Amino acid sequence: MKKHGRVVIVANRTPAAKSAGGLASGLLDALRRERSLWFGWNGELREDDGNCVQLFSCDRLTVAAIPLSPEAHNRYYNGFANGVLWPAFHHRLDLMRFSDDDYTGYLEVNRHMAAQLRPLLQDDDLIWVHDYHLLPFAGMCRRQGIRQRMGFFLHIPFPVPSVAQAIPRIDELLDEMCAYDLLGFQTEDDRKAFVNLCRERRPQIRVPNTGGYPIGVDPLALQAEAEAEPVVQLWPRDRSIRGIISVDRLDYTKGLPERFKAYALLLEQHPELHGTMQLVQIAPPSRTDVPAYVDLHHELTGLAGEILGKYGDLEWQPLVYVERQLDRPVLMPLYRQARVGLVTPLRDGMNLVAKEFVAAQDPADPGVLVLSRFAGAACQLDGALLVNPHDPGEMAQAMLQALSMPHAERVARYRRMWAVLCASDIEGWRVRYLKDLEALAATEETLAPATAGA
Ligand code: ADQ
Repeated sequence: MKKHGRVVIVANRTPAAKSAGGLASGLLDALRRERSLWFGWNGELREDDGNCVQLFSCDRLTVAAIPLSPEAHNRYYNGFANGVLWPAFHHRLDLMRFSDDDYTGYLEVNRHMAAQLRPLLQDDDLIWVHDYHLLPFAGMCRRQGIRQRMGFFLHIPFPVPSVAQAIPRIDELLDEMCAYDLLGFQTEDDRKAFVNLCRERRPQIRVPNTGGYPIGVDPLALQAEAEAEPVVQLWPRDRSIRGIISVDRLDYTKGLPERFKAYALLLEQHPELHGTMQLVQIAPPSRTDVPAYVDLHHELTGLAGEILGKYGDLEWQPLVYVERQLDRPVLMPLYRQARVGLVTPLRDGMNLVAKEFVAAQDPADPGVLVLSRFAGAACQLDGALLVNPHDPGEMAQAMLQALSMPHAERVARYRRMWAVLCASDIEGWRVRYLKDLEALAATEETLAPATAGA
């Protein structure tokens, strides 16, 4: 099999020099070791967004970053990507706000990015494009003569056909997606939903290769971070107050109001727990230009105030609500201090917080993960207590069970999940995806010599 040249990552954002977060940190370590390129928006909004690619290197990785104009960014990112695709792909059609101008802006930015990438490419590059911002990127590239092998990975769920059909222009988007050589999804359900939609809507189109590639974490590195001396000791070491921790971006898909309501129910039904536990919710605001996020913020601060007003007193606060972004070295030891990790999105591609919580636990005295059955992670983490986030009674019951779970059961559940984290880590995810993309390139080259080159 012919070895590929560089891996070229294309994503909405380029990594900053100091970067945290699942995708960026996991991929970056590997990319720095081999000749690679990362192309995307640099986070700058500039009127003269014309032809201006900024290049910088970090070990063997070159980052190529472009600015966008405020208007282009608003239509592409806030308008279509986060005003239509994000809600619809998470089954929230009620929050979808479509406009033709936003859709045109979305296509235009994809076309512009393809044009900016084109002169940077080499014949034997393998191109790996990420996420819903770039569904039509392959179509744009092909029309501009880019022939390199190109794969795509969707980090968020793919909607079931009955929901997907409500997305304006979905047929056009499917056609564009089918210009990729390999389409990767977080779960088998997502993959099937895509294939079924194509069969229903576009029977005449050739569907490319597809696969389920559940994204992972680096469990050993996270475990080491969690073992470090904590920056903050949140709860007494004697566990006289048992900690429940939740960490999310403030997003309506993460089920935060539902979680607060379930916690309020637990407090109401079990007064004997008052003074013995505390929920810490860390949720920095995101996408504050999109109205649904502003509404969510108001709803959540209202619910937090109600809980604190009703149950808090001078000695005990049942809930701590933090809107600040915390770095991973701060978060990991906090996960280890918690008795319960509460990860209850309404719908989530994978949810790396769930995996990070498990990785951070002390193997000799692990905490319990309460996980939504609608997170992609639920397909893998069978040691978690799985819940329906729409059912406050079931969630309250699971919290109670987690808080009082015997040591032997906690250890057994943790061991099963730790084995999954190790067998399906971030490095394995990267290698498996690229191997499949490369194998495809090799197969097709033997069938018909590629006209590689831009
Ligand atoms: P997100 O929706 O951002 O990602 P998630 O997977 O939970 O969701 O988090 C991604 C990363 O951000 C994790 O490393 C996590 O620790 C970090 N993070 C989240 N909230 C944080 C906070 N409050 N403070 C600090 N760090 C925080 C999308 C999809 C997910 C999918 C990922 C990766 O929506 O379903 O798991 O991409 O593919």
